[in-house]
Amino acid sequence: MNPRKELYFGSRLPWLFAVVMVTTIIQAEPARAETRPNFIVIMADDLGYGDLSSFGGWIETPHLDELAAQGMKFTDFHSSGNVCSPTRAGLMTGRYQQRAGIPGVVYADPTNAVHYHGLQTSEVTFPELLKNAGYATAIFGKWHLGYYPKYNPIHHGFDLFRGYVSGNVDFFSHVDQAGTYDWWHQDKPAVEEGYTTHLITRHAVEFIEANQDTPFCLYLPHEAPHYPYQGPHDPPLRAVGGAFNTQGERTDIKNAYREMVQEMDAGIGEVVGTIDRLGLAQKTLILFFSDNGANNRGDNGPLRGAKGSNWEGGHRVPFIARWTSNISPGEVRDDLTISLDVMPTLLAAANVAMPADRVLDGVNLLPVLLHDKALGERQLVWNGKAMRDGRWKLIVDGKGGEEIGLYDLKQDIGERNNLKEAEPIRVKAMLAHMEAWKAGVADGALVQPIDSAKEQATQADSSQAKSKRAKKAKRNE
Ligand SMILES: [Ca+2]
Repeated sequence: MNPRKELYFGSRLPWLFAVVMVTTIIQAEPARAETRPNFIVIMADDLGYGDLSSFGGWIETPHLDELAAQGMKFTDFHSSGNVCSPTRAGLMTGRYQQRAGIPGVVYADPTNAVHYHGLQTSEVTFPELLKNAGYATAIFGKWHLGYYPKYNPIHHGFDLFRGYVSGNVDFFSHVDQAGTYDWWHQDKPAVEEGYTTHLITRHAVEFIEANQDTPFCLYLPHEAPHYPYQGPHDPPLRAVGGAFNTQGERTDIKNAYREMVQEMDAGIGEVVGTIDRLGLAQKTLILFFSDNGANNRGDNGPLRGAKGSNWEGGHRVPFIARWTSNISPGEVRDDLTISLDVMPTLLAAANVAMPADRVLDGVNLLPVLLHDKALGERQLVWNGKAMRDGRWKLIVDGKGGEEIGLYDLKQDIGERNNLKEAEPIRVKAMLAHMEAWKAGVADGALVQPIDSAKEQATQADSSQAKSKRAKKAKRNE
């Protein structure tokens, strides 16, 4: 056993004793920064359940494999959304994203009213709470929670931001799919040469080196493997205001996708290597997951459906957690977990109180991560259209399925054998739970404000044109 193990929450001690010990240490010496762990939250974009070699997938990702071997792997972890912006809103706030008024994608197209939406400062985020508690905080990569400077990550608890605010940019020219230049340093546009994945890694390494003596929280939302499908040796494709194929020019997209994932994997290896080289492994909790399932360019393994759907392929994603002093290496867990759990977990590990004035939908995963306890049965809902109750999955209007589907995921992870006829009481109870959930998240949900004249004009636009555009944008984004 590592001699420093007990320093950090003592996973081999009885849980109650550990809590008393940690509470005592923190109460006696509140200013001792070194007792608080660092956090690195790494999120891939559109990576599927069947993409990584550590999850039996088709792409060799040795660094993520090593991270999983040194930490814990979850096979029943989910993003709270099945597309980009909603999952990010839920991740930041620890609450279903519907409560923050971000149930869908924040579109790049300025003729779409939703383009003007964003994460409002009335929301409470984990970087904000950690920053208030003395943590150094940074985000390098994709924000996608509002296009305008008022929504910038620096207004949500991040000391530093380098990256882009839209759903995707050219990996080299950093132009978004609406033809707008989209690379930022804090809340100002900034020119930076380089492949997005490399820039994220470079800034992450510099940040860790600069903050190795203070507790830090580093959020790395990667662009890979979201389109445009560009490997590290490809040319830039998009120019400001220009016409281009949003997907890129590669005809061997599978190969490009693989290159993108492997380059991200190498970058993650560099970041984790920096942690290890600086002797920070034992005091750093590293999390890795994806913001939604893969589209048909990637692989969702045995799961039905893909990005954008409420089938498992839309939201069941890989999840890895490493904290060498506390998490037993090589463990695989099947607890039902979700990206909403990240915030309560980090706050608990940092001994920072949850916001008292609002409901948090996630739960603290430390009992599982540190003490191998089972989370137990829980209910989770996706978009008011799909629900889990332990092993059971209910889905309403699933694309290509029946109006109501009920699946036993323990027996049928591919959601093929509809058991609704055999389980009418369960179906009824789950439908009722989902209705109650809809009412619950609607109650007090933020209504996105309309601030500008352009926004007002867009809002007043005909609903027919809007729905046509929304369809197009959904397809593209
Ligand atoms: Ca995504």
